[in-house]
Amino acid sequence: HAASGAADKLRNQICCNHELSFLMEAHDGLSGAIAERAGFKGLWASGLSISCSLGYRDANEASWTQLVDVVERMVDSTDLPVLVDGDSGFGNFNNARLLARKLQQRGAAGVALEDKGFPKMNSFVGDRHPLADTGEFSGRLRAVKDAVGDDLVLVARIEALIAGHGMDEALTRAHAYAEAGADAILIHSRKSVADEILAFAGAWQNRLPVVIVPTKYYRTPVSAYREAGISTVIWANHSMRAAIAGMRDICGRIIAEQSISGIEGEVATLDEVFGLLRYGELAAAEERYLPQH
Ligand code: SPV
Ligand code: MG
Repeated sequence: HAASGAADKLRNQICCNHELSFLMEAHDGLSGAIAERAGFKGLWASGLSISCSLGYRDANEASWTQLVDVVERMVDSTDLPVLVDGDSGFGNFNNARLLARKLQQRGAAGVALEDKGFPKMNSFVGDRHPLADTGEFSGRLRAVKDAVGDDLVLVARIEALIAGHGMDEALTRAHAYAEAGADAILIHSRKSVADEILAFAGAWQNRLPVVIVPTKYYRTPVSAYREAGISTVIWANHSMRAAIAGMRDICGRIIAEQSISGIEGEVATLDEVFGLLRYGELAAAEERYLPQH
């Protein structure tokens, strides 16, 4: 059915093909549709970006039901597989498997769970990132696998480098999470260079595919990731940040100029809006289904 079809598509990108894959951040149906039009083959439902678009902080202020609702809009407005940022699973093993089941029911392709507690805090904010116990987090992963099986790709995210615990701890956790049934490892770093990510990849030897989020080490060319055998790069928040820059500039212009005449050429046309949301399909359906006079 549709849901496991999505998981198969994502698994093919992350786990099976030997090309470097890219997932583009989306935070609603519109940003998902724009990423699809640009040519991306998969979406990252970013916790940071979804929180931000709802006016929340990325500290589990948005509820899991709000997350699931946003994901549903992304699934409905594109044909792309969606890897959902499930944060730390909104609690213990039971909350994590409930979230996974609901995401699968709404058509998500995968979920990434990070080895922190609830509430989590965004990895780039502050220095308090207490890690979950390795055994307890492995139980969260096993519970998710038992609940959804292969109908959802399970990405285990390691925060050991973010929390300053070093490479040995990161590798120990990677082995434990592979043992617990994860399909891929997301290794995260907040350094401005990719050295610890590349060191991890070198030591890990692709026991499971490696997913990375180069938000802070953005200068590294993707050729370095290809050479390191990394599976997937997530461009994690750039549509959201582009939206902030665009909205900030346009609001500034309109309030200063008390006019929209100068900015008409700088915003998306209404035709583009209608095209993105397939108003043409609705017009054609009206022909078919409404009584014709
Ligand atoms: C997100 O996009 O919400 C992520 C990536 O989890 S990060 O913000 O780098 O933690
Ligand atoms: Mg996140």
